[in-house]
Amino acid sequence: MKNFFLFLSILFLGIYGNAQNAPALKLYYDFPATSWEKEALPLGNGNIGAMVFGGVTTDVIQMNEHSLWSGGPGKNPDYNGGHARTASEVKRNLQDLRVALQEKMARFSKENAAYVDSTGKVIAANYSREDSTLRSYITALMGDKTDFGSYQSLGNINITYLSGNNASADTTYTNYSRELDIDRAVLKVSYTQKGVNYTREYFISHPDNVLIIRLTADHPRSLSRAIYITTPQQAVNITAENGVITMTGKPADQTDNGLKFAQQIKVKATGGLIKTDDEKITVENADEILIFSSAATNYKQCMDSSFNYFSDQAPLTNVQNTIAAVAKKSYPELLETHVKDYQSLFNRMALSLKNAANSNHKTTNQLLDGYKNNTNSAAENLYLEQLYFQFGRYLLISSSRKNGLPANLQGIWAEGLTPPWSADYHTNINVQMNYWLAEQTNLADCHLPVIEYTKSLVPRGRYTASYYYCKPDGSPVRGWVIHHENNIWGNTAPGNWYEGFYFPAAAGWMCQDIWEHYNFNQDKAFLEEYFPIMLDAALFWVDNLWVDSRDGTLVANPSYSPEHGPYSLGASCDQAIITELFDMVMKAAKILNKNLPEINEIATAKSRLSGPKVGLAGQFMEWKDELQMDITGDDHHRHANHLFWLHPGSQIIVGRSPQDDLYAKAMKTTLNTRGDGGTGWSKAWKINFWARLHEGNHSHKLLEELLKESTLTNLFDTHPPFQIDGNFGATAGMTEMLVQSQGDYIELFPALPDKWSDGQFKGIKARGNFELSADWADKTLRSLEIISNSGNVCRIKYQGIKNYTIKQQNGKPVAPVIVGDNIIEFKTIPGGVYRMGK
Ligand code: FUC
Repeated sequence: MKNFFLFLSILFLGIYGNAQNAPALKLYYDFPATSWEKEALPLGNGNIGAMVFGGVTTDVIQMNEHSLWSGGPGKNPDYNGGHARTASEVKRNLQDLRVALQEKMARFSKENAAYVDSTGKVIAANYSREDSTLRSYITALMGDKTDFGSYQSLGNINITYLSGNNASADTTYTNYSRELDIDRAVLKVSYTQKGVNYTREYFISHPDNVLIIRLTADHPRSLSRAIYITTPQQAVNITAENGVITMTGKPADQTDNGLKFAQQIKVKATGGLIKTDDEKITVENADEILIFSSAATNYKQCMDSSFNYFSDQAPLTNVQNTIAAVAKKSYPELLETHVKDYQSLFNRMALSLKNAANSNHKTTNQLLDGYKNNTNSAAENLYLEQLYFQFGRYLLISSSRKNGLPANLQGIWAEGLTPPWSADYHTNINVQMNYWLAEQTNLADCHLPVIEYTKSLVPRGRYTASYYYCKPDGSPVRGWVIHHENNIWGNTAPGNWYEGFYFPAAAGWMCQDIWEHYNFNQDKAFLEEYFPIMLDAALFWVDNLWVDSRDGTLVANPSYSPEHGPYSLGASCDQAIITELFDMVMKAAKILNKNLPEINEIATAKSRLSGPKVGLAGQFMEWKDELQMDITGDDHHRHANHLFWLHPGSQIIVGRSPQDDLYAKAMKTTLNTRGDGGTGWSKAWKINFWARLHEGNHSHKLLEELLKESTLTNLFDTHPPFQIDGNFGATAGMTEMLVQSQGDYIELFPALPDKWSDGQFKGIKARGNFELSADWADKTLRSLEIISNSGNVCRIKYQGIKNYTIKQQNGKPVAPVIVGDNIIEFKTIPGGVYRMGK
């Protein structure tokens, strides 16, 4: 027994020491970036983002401020979240559409019901596309995106060699290296020129809200540089005075939109001469140059129906205060504060795949090429996967911090004035995917911005519900709703893109973040506070559900399988989200002891919902009727939202019951006909699907394809273009291979790929507020440590789990209850630490 404990202690020392012993996690290149999208490297603190190019004679640091958006109510005082036409007109069309779709569906089921012919072949038809009458009803539901606006770049900090300086004419250099150390969130560029070794360090501190760049050289007085701003913004004022450049402005827009932004750059030098002239600062013959920059806007998230999005505080005052405070601190102090803050999040979780190493010290692009061309060693491939995993966490910490806006389609990084899809918040997969990793990888704090964002959409979402929707009998509905694209100005109306705008299930889906935050952290006060948001999202559906005359079940009507269509009744994605939402609200009400009549309404509606179906061809049906394109996989369409039941939903759990397993089998058929291709985020979702289907090798195959086909040199995910959801979704999927807890137990290694046969992880979170650290070899658990933060009963599923011994921290054995062949449970105390081994 003593040996067992010695073994455990050594093992856990190993796990906890792991963060230090594991190979350093660095994105590393031997050339400066020329492409913003593909090569520049991201830094961020949730408020400020930067993309660093690291050029030698000219360095460009492109900057973003999280709330720099055009459009909105400041631009157009009548802006009302994108609602078009009059409410009565919209509702009349909705009702006409509902009736027409019911008739169309009834006709379809009667005339085109799928059947198996005498040769065993499934004969099915497709829904016809909407005729002109249906189209006219549908287009009348579209919103108005005129004042939607766009997330925009703030501008660039340029650092150039001074003309006249000796080095300026000489563009040759050696030993160039550009590396982003994601263990510390510090970027470093170094090179040698004329025998002088130059180094630059860059980081964006969250506690000090500032970007800091330090230039040094190993020969005295070698640094002569000009520092200035360029910007695509058109309404700016740039001045420079006493070593400080100040830019104030408003977003490029057709008109003033009320948003004001400000940025300052302060330059300090050791041993040289600073001159300020016009819009520029020059430094001559310095030993060290320090550059500080901060930015802010007057944007204020609006949580009520005042729809006032502006604070009274001048952004420039905020920036000046920040810069003045920072300028008093020393570089080591600022760096230390930053690294400590970053690591307080980053180091909560570690993953170490055995032998992962960049043994040949390849650059990241060489590693990616080697991965694609099968010229990497196994250790290098594992290293790249480990790096990519943690890069997802790095990106979330950099783009989503408490009190900031959530990570958008590009996190916090966007170039120019019109980034793809306005770098907005798409809510039919994208922003949700951004947060799948948050709780599991122990970054709950970084999850909060998206929850606050959802809360901010509710007041306008109530307006949308009353403007656009009515009960089937025409009377008003309760609750709130949002659709497919959202901005920071409370745009909750549908968009105007026929193939995707109609997605009222988005609100229910966003509520999953609230529920999951509770699930993982068990904070009842939090749940109590956000419960009304979930409840009202559910009541919206109680009031909107339609009785399908074909079978008396309740369906969403109209219903549009995301970006795939066609319009029908009760498409699987909608039904899954509504089921999940009802389920969450019922569970939350029970936890909070809420005996509300509304909960009975929800429970009754839930029991009548049209549910998941398996088709005659064995597929998990995307629509309520069995369609030909469901059977063929419809040209590998990228969306597979109908598998929401499996992930990110929790209605179908592999291995829980024969019924669950039947559905899971059908989902495999569906995924196989859809194929493994897809855009970046689509592949990332499939990593998660296959992990939930307990197919570790297939899940890993998708990870490989994501890295091979949809990953840019700087490890950004590409749709194309760069879209950050795939990064986040992949990290989440890799975690799902190791631990799942969406059933009512924690499942260890549900989808461990063969290529990950040995390794360690530390700090993965499971629902119930457990924190797990494990060590495994030959695909078998060797030891597990569980920290029970809330003292819940711990139920674990793992092959042969009953053969493991459990000890409390004081060495006392714990006798588990054997719940099933592979499931045990035991009571825990809050803060209790439990160790399992053989
Ligand atoms: C969803 C996807 C598109 C794209 C867009 C930003 O609408 O279906 O492919 O990723 O988001």
